[in-house]
Parts: sequence; C-alpha cells; structure tokens
Amino acid sequence: MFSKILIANRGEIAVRIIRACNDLHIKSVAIYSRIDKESMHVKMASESYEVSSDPLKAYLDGDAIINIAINCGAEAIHPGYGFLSENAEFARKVKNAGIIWIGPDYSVIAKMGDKNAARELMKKNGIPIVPGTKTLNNYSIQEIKIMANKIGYPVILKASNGGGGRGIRVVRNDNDIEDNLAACKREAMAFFKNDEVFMEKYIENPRHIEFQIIADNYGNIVHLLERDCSIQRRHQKLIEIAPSPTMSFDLRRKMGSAAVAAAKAANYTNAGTIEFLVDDLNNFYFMEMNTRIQVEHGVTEEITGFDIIGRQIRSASGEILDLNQSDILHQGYAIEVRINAEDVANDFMPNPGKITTYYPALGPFVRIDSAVYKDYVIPPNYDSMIAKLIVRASSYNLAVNKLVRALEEFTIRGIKTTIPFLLNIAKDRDFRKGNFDTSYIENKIQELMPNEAINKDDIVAVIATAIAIKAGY
Ligand code: MV4
Repeated sequence: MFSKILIANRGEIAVRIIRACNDLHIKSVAIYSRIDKESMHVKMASESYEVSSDPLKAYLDGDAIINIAINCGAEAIHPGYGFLSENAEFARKVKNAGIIWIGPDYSVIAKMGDKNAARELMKKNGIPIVPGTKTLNNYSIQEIKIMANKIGYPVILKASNGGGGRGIRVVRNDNDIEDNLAACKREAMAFFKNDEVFMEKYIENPRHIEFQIIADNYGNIVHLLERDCSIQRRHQKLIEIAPSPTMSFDLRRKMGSAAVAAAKAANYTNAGTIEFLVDDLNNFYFMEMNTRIQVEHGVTEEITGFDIIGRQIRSASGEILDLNQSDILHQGYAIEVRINAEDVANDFMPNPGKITTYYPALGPFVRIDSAVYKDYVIPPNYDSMIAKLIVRASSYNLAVNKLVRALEEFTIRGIKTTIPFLLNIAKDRDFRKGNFDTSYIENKIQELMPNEAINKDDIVAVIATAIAIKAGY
C-alpha cells in the first residue's frame, strides 16, 4: 500500500479523496492555486503545496504537479474528476516519472477518449451500439447524405474527441446536413483541436443510464449496478439516482453484463463508468466510457456499501479484487442533488461570493460531500458546484421524501443556490413516479422555476446601499 498520495484536484472531490486516504492511513498531499489557500482541501491534507501558475492553470499544470509529487515523495497521484483526469498525456507522464496513476492506464484513457475508436471496439466485442458510421471526414456531402438516409433521420453528428455535450448536432433532413456538418467540425476543432466527426441514429428523449465498474490490475472486473443520470440541463447533470427506479431485473442483468464486457474489451483497470442510452422500448446502446471517478459515485457507494475511492487506491496499489458479481447487492435507493452557487432565475448564472450562513442538512441517511463552510468565499474561477446532497432510504418513494426534507433543512445564505429549484423537482409528481428522461428539465423548466423568494440578506444589502448613497459614499 502507498504511504503518500498527491491529489491533483480541489473542492469536494479533493476532500473526499483525503478522507479515503485518512481511512487507509495514507498521507495526503494537497496542491492549490493562489486563491485556494483557505480551501478545505488545503486545511485537511497532511501536506500542501502551492502551484504558482495562474489560478485557472494551476490544476492543469501537469509538469508542475509531477515535480511536486517527486519532491515530496508521493508514490501515487489521484486526479479526481475534471482538470487532468482524462488527459492521457498527463497520465503517461505520471507513469514515466515512476509515479502510480490512480486510474486506468494512459493507453486506455486515450482509446476511450476517441469516441469513434471506442464505438468500433464495442462493436467488435458484441456490445450494442447505436447504428452509425466511422469518421465522415473522408466523404463528400453527397455520400454523407446517402449514409444518413440509410441510417434514417434524425441523425446526430458527434465530434470523435467530444465530450460534455460539445461538438454534437442533431440533423433532421438532407437540407440541414451541410451546414450542421461544418458547424460540428468547427466546434470540434475549437474545443478538441481535432475536427473528426461521425454520425449516429438520433435516439429521441433517451434515458441516460450508466454502470459503475471496479477492476483490479489482473483482469477481475465487477459492476456496482447503475445510476440514472437523465435529469440534466444543457449537459450538466443535476440529479443522479441509484439504482434506476425504472429498471427491471432482466434489463439490469443484460446491461450489467454488457458493461463488464465493455470494460474487459478495453483492458480496463481501476474504477470507471460505462454510459448507455436507453430508448422508450428499453433498447440500450453503449454511448461512452468515462475513465475516471465521477461526481455521482456517492450514490453507488450508499446503495452498495463499497467505498469506491478507497477501492481505487487499493486497486492501484496492486490489491486483488475481493469481490464476485454475486457479492454485489444493493439496499434501497440513493438520490444525489448537485447544489450549485447559481442564480436560477438568471439563466443559472454562476453566483460566487461569501457564504454568510451555512447549516447543512443532517440526520440518518443524509450525506453531504462538500468543501465549503460558513464565511468561505466561493471564487469565481472554478465550477459552481458547492455541495452534493445524498439521501438514502429503503424505497425510491421514501428517498424522495427524505430529499424534500433534507433540501428544506439545508440553509445557505449570502449567495444564491440551486436549492429552491432542486426542491421543486423533488416535489414534482413525475419525478416521484420515475417518469423522466433526458428532456425532463427542458420540458418543465417553467413550472420548476422557483418564485423569486425574498431573501433577508438581499433586503439588508439593499438598505445598506441606500444608506451609503444617502450618506454620500
Ligand atoms: C446521443 C443522443 C441521442 N442519440 N446519441 C449528449 C452528450 C454526449 N455525451 C452524447 N449525447 C447524446 N447522444 C444518439 N445517438 C442524445 C444525447 C443527449 C444526451 C445524452 C445523455 C444525457 C443527456 C443528453 C441530453 C441531450 C442529448
């Protein structure tokens, strides 16, 4: 086992990884940007080092991070999610520096990062994929139209190196192919520095179901059931549920086997996620594989009882997986909501600033993964997620009850958060019935919008400003 791990991340996931290190009696090393000096991950780690680059670049400065790891004697690096976590080049450099990467091999990251290559690999291994093409870049518009008609409209164009909903275009007829293809290529080049694009049949309003897998370095792989991540807005997930409240045992068995087969085909090690689209007839299709820990891993931990981050570390250190698929049972349902510092009424604009009051929800089967505290100032430089609230109960219906209760209890003042919006979802009849797909938020955005609640802090601020103006300041 390692004696010291460097965490190449910040925020709640850095805190979560430090906790796993403490549980395993491993020293933790935090890195931080200039503006993150007062952050919780810095306070909690055994040691911490500033990365002197620009705040936006600090957690992306791979060479500086590797130097810190070498100098402080860290034997492994945990990348968390975001930042460098899916950067195959960084993972390769870490390995070449003699440091263990807590994740799959860089070659696997590179292969799965190429969505087209991943598709081909899955196809070859009998895992269902959406009907579609290889790269379109060597074909004329005429040939591409023929392909689209063969697949059948609507089709979706996707950047081979895409992700996060960027570089995708839905096309509904021949007339719209040329412009959309050009736009898709432009966006792909701008965001991913590669303009390769491929085409798939467009599945209307699918559910997004993903399977968590955990593997050791010796080919042993199990899945830890699925999460429904359909509730999202503009490709940002808002709510994740484990297991899926609408999945039959039969579909779970089929999709679970496909997920493990996908991981085996990729020579996968460590933790990962296989994402599927599920259509209204319960046909499922491999979409992509995430080669890192995900934001929503906690719901899977809660229903299975397995510490996924702890197992990532143990697996990377060379431990043999001590689980068979038949050992994986689940108890009840867990729901996670992502609480963001955002002004929902103002198109979900980030709303950073100082947290003046902070009372997290508590009580049985309520978990909060966060890195904020009273008087913490949320910087504007990073993403707006400030806490993940995870509740668990014996049934999906009772978990929804608990979610309502916990969201009503959770008090944050000083900044605007998505809590009132999430509460409206929690109270929605269709949410409680499991009646949702990826179009849920878009379809219901009006009725989910909170009434402009009058916030005491805002009134105080307005009065203070009025007094200041009158006094001539
Ligand atoms: C699709 C699709 C329908 N059909 N592919 C969006 C992000 C990228 N990772 C893949 N995405 C989609 N691919 C086919 N063939 C619908 C989406 C999609 C989506 C997928 C998961 C979660 C939310 C979504 C919202 C809109 C579109």
